[in-house]
Formats: sequence, C-alpha cells, structure tokens
Amino acid sequence: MTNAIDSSLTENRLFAVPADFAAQANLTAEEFAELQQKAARDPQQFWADLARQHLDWDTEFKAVLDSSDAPFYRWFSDGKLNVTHNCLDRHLHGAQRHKAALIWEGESGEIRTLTYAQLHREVSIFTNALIHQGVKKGDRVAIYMPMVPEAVVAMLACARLGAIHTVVFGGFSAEALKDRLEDTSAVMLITADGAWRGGKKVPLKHHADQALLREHEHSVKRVIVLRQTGADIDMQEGRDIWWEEAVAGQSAACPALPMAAEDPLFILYTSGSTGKPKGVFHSSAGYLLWTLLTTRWAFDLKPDDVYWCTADIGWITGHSYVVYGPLANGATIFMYEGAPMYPQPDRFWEMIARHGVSVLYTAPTAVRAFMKMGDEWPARHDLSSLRLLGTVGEPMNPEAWMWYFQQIGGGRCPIVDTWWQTETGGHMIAPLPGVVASKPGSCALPLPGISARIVDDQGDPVDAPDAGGYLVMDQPWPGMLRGVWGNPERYIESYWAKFNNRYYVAGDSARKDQDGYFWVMGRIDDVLNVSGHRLGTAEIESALVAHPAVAEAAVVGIPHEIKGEAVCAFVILKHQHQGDDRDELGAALRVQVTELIGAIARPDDIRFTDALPKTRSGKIMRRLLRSIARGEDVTQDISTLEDAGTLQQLGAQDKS
Ligand code: 6R9
Repeated sequence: MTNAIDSSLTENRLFAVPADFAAQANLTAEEFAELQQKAARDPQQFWADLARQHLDWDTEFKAVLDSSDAPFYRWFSDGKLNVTHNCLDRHLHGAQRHKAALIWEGESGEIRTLTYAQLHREVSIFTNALIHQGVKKGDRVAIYMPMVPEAVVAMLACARLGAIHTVVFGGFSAEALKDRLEDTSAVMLITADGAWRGGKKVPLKHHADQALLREHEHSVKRVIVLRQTGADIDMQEGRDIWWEEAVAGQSAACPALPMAAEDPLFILYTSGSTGKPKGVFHSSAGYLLWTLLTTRWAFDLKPDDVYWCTADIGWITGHSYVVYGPLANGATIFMYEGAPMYPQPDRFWEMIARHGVSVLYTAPTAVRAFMKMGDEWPARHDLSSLRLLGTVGEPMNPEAWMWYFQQIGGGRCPIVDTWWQTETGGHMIAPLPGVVASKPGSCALPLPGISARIVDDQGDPVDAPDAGGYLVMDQPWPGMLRGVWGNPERYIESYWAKFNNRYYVAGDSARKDQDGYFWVMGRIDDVLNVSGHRLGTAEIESALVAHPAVAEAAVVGIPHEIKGEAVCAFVILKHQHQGDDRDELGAALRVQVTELIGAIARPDDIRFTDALPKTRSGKIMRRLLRSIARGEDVTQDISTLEDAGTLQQLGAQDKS
C-alpha cells in the first residue's frame, strides 16, 4: 500500500442529536468530554475507576494494565470475579428479581419469558449438570445450538464454573464444527436435535454426529442434546444424553466461583485474510467490563427498555450484545429463533410491535434486504416503541441508513453505527446517541478510552482529511482479544507484526473527515487499485445502491491490462426494476458511479444477478466473487456460504 487510499465519496448530511434524547441519555456531552479527558490524562486510572464502579469483584485488583509481555496485554490480573455473578446474581435484589431477563419467540409464535430469578436458577442447575458430567474449570465446551434460551443458559453455565465455551454458529457445517472441536480439544458438545429456520428443521444433531465420527480423532466425551424440533435423531449410548436427563435432580444451589480476571471466558472462530479461521479468545473481567460499558453507552439502555440484538449467538455480536453486555446491565433482552422474513417480510416489525421493542440492533445487510421488500411491510405495524436503532457488520450505505432512519425509526430514533470486530470484544467507534451527531455511512468517533488512528504503510499517522490508510489502535483496551487459541505466533502475525508491535492492526482501511469522523472503507484485502488509485469496494457499492433501481451491490477487482485492476460490479435490482432494460441500466449505473465518485471508479463490468454469495453472518464473500468475475474455477472453501445455489446462478451470468 502506498501512503493513501483515495476516497472520494462524500456524504455531507449531518443528523443532530435530538434534544429530548440528549436530555435523558446515559452519557451526556459533559460526561463524554470528562471521560475523554480522563482517558487521555491517565488511561490506567480511567479504566481502574470504571472497573471498580461497574463490576462486582470477589478480590479487588491492584494491577491495572500489565504490559510486561506486550502485545500479550493483561488487565486487572490480580483481581477475581465471576462473570455470571455480574450478569445474574447481582440483579436478584428487590423488584429486579422478577424483571424479564429474556423474552424469546420461536418461529411458530411460541413465547417464553425468563425473569432474572428464573434465568439464574436455570443456569445454576445446568452448571451443576455440567459439573456432574465431569466438566472442570478450564475445559473447553462447544455449543452448537439454535437461538433458544438454553443456548444462553449453556454459555452462562460454562462461565459460572470457569469452562471456556466455544459457540459454533448453527448454520455452520459438520466440517466447520469438526475443525473447531479439534482445535479447542473440547471435552463436551452441547447441541439440539435441530433448529427451526423458515419452517424447516436444520438437522443440528445429525451434523454433530458427522463431526464426531470415530475416524476424526476428537476429545469430546459427552454430548448433551436439547429437544427442540422433535426430529428423529440417533442417540449414541454412553456418549449422548438428553438435556432434561442431564438436569434431572440437579440442585439449584450453585455458588458463582471467583475466576481470575484473565481466565479465558470463550473462544470464537473468525476468518482472516488467509488460512483457516482463527480461534480468538477473550478474558473474563476485561471483556465483561467493555461489553457492559459499550452496551450502556451506545444503546443507552434504561431499566424499562426491551432490547433486541438480532445477531445469532454464534457470532461475536451475539456474545457481546445478546448475552454478556445486556445481562451485565440488567436489561431485558428479546431473542428470536427463525428466519427474518418468515412467514412473510414483516416478521421483524410484527415482533417489535408485539413485544414493544425499544432498541433494535441489526446489520446493514438485513436493512437492505428489508428495504428491497418495500415500505409497505414496516408500514403495517406500530413501531412507535422504538427509540434507538443500531447497526454493525459492514459499512452502512447512506441510502440504507436513510431508509432505516425514516421507515423504521420514524425519523426520531438515533442510528448508532458501531464499528468493531470479533477481536475488539465490543464497540470501538460509534456515534454515542446522546452526544454525537450522525452522518449516514460513518461510524463517527472512537469511544472513550479507545485510541484509533489512521496510518500509512510505514506506520506514520495520516493526518490529511479524507486520506485513507490502515485503521489501527495505538493503546490497549480491556476488551481486546488475548490471543489466538493455541497459536501465539498467529496472534502476533495477524494483528501486530505489520508495524512491529506498535499498533493493533484491525485489517480495515478507513479515512477520517475534516470533523474527525471515521469512515470505514472495508477490509484491506477488499481495497482495489485502479490505475494506482486505491478505492474502497464499499464506496463503489454505496454509489451503486444509491441508484433507485438497485437493491444491493458487491464490487470486486478484476485484472486489467492498462489500469492494473478494473472494477467489476455484481448488482441486484429492486423487485419493480427487474424488467428494466439492462443495457440502459448498466449505462446509468456507470454514470451514477462516475458522478458520485469519479470516472476512476466506473465499473468496467456490471453483472446483474438475483443473489450474492454471503456467509451466514451476512458478509459478502468477495474472494469468491473475485474468482467468478475472473472466470476462474472456484477453489475457495465455500463451507460458510449461506446458499450454495447462488454460485451456480452467478456462474451462469451474462456480462452486460
Ligand atoms: C462485529 C463484527 C469485523 C469486520 C470489521 C469491518 C466490518 C463491522 C462495521 C464494519 C464498517 C461498521 N465492520 N462493523 N465496517 N462499519 N459499523 O462484525 O465482527 O465479524 O469480526 O467483523 O466487519 O470490516 O473489520 P466481525
């Protein structure tokens, strides 16, 4: 990379913080300024004060940050606490005891509610069941489950006894599960007979059986199986046990044992630019502190909020913002098992109205999918309970932002675009809703205590407004990953080596505008180099989606004789534009991109398609698209692809 990634798409709309929102916010402008000053003046005191104020400790810490083995940083390392005490036990006093911790709705419409007292009881019983099955502190336990309350119970039960959970997304294949079981040497797998998705049963237990075939050497001794779909499954004698049998007769008395602050809480696998997914692991205390604070700050949660993060617990967003952050705050979480548009495209809006959801946190890809279905679906429902909207996962294109703001938020809800990663544990850059005005498509400003920078290839700060570079952190923070499981070299190599351990390298490119707002352009490996100009794929996609006929777009680079790389765009049209003349549309889109960014970004190749290859977390698989665009055989691992049919369809596309 040369010193700058050019960026020319500018979005100038500014949405001020509504005065009534600011007046009631958890974090006011004054407090924000104070926190920032304190963090700049004395970071250790800043973090120590927050950790003492917000967490219950069994043993107070004296050490705040231990950098003796940097970049293997340690936080609060002589302190002890139990994560589930902080998420459950401490909320059992007074009326809070009977407050709903979790409201769950199944695809069939079934509703279950667990109060804090009930959730605490379920977790205590299941912890005893795990102990009875031989699980010990430090053991790895894999969780491969649907989005049901028991999945949360399983995670918390591990945390209660100090076992390290590794949640494997229920949409992953047997192969992916096998890899994770092997890499963690898990002693136990907690799964279900199946999961519901779009009226169909996903055969989780069948996948688990395949992952556990005897020829795969694995360490799993026990499999606990929850009955969820009633599917006919095989139970292996001596290995498999039903959930209800495992909990039968177990006591509800289970003290939350103190864990060292640095005891690992969980391992979660995430893709890098090379090789197999990495087992990122997080600590107990530092992670808990950061998810607690960011939930409180970014979502402004209040005691009577009903908060819904639509992520699956198989992703970091589900860990931090379905489970740990909200429960540490004593919030009411809503959880849904099933397909987002089942039985029809207003399922989300219907549930928001039914449960009075007040804070919604979802992904741009979902917003675009709903946008594509048309305004009439949300319009059928009373969405007036909503007061804050969040997004995560990829850059939010301004058009989708506006739609979310107007059609879902009724023009009154702040939109909090949160930039962060599996590795960062919690939000890093986001517009704090009571303090920071929003610009559609920007994740705005770093949170208090977070020192984000943009640097060039040499690691020197890029100061010019709108000049792009590597997004890095030049200070450690408590929620950061503690390593790559079983592979310390890969931790260094993936996140630190590039700049000689000076910075945490996020792997994203970004720019900062004249107001200091961050604009994430995409992964470094998704950046194109066209005639020596570097262009973020996200920017070109935003420009394409800004066209009224376009629902979604993905851009990749293809080799070009003269320019080095040329832009190839895959475009999905909105329903009502499917019949439009493709040649005319192609021409119009080239004009559109030229107008919004410049001729340099104009796609050479535009391919219209009905679907894009996506991971189950909704990320476009650009490397796959790149192969397709180049007419190469697809050799990549496609085990994480949501819909294998998409590939065939794309392969059969005609060039426009
Ligand atoms: C939480 C999560 C991390 C990558 C990250 C970046 C992209 C996430 C974003 C965003 C722009 C945002 N990303 N949030 N890009 N704006 N608000 O998604 O974790 O699955 O590890 O992905 O996602 O590229 O580096 P993870």
